[in-house]
Amino acid sequence: MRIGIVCYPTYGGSGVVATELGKSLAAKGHQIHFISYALPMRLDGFQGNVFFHEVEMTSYPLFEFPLYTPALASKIVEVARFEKLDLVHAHYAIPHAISAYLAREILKKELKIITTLHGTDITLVGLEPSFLPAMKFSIEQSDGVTAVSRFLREKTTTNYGIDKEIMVIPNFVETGKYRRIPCDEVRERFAPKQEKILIHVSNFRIVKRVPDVIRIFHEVQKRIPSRLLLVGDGPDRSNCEILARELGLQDHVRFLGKQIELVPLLSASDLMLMPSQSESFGLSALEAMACEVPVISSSVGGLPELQVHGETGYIAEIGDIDRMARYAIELLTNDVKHALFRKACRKRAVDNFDEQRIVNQYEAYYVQCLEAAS
Ligand code: GMT
Repeated sequence: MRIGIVCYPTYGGSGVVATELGKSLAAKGHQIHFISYALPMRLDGFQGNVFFHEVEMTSYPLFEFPLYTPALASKIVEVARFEKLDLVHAHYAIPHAISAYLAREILKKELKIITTLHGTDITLVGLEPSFLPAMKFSIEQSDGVTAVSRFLREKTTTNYGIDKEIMVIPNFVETGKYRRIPCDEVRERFAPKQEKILIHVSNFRIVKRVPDVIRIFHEVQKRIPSRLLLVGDGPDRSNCEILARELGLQDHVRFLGKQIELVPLLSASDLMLMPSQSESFGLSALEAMACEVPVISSSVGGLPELQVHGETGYIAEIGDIDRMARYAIELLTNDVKHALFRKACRKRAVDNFDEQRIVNQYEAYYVQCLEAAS
C-alpha cells in the first residue's frame, strides 16, 4: 500500500507511535510518506520505502496566526496526487483529521482517511468550544477511526456523541530493541553507591503531575538510598527544578532533558513513576515494562488496561502520593517480589503489545477500510 502518515514531529507519544508504525510498515514493503512541519523525532537514519514531505508555511502580515490546517491539506493533496496514496493516516485528530478531510474533498474523495485518537486530542483540547464541532465532524467523516485504549473509545463516544464504530488498537513497543541491556556504566554514573534508581519520562505537561513524582521520591528517599532520573522537558520543568531544591533533593534528582536513547536509562532503573492526571494509554510505561521496569501509576484512563495491579506494578488514585510512595518502598525493599514484577512486566509487553502484533492489526484495519470503501 501507499500510505501517507500525518503526525506531530515532536517529543510525544502520538508522534512516536506514528513514526514507529510507519517504519515498521515500510520494512514490510509498504511505501510510507510522512507529512509534517518538521522531521519526526524518531525518523532518524535512512530507511528504504520511507519518505518525508515538509509542510511549508508562509507568513503574510494579514495572518496573525500561522495557517497550518490549509497548508497541511494542500500538502496532503500534493503528496496524494504525485505518490498515488491509497490512504492517509492522521495521528492526533487536531488539526490533522480536519486537514485530511479537506484534502479528500479537494481530491473528490479519491483518498481514504484513517484517524487515530491518541489522548488529549479527545480528553482535553478537542473539548474546547472553539474546536469541538470541527473535531467531531472530522472524526465522523473519517473512513476509519482507531483509539489507543478502550477508555479513549468510551470517552470519544460519550463526550462527543459519536456513534461511529471505533477500533481499539493499543500502543506498541519494539520488544527486540526495548529490552534490558547491561547497564553497569549508567548505574555507576547516576548511583555510584548502588542506590536504587527511580525514573520518570514525559513531556512535563501539567497533566503528567511531575511535582507528584518528586514528592513521591521525597518519601522514598527518606527510607531507601535512591536517585531519581527525570527524562524529558516541557512547561512544568522549571517548577519541578524549584520544588526539588525546596525539598533539598537537588543532589538526588537529575533532570536529563530530552533523550532519544531510552533503553540504557530504563535498563539502569528499578522503578518508573507515572502519576498522571490523564493518560489514554501510557506509552512510556510500556517502554519501561519492556525493559523490566515495574511501574507505579495513577489509576486514570488507559493505564489499568496496560498495567496489572500487583503484578507489573501498582495503581493508586490520582494525587495519592503517600500510597504511591508506600508501594514504591514495598517493591524496592523486597528483592524477590521486585524480580517477579520485573519478569511479569517483560512478559506482558511481549505477549500483548509487541510491535509486530499491533502493526499487523493496523495493516488489517487499513485493508478492511479500503475494501469497505470500494
Ligand atoms: O496527549 C498528550 O499529552 C500527547 C499525546 C502525544 O501526542 O504525545 O500523548 C497521548 O498519546 C500517547 C500515544 O498514543 C499515549 O500513550 C499517551 O497516554 C497520551 N497522553 C495522554 O493521554 C495524556
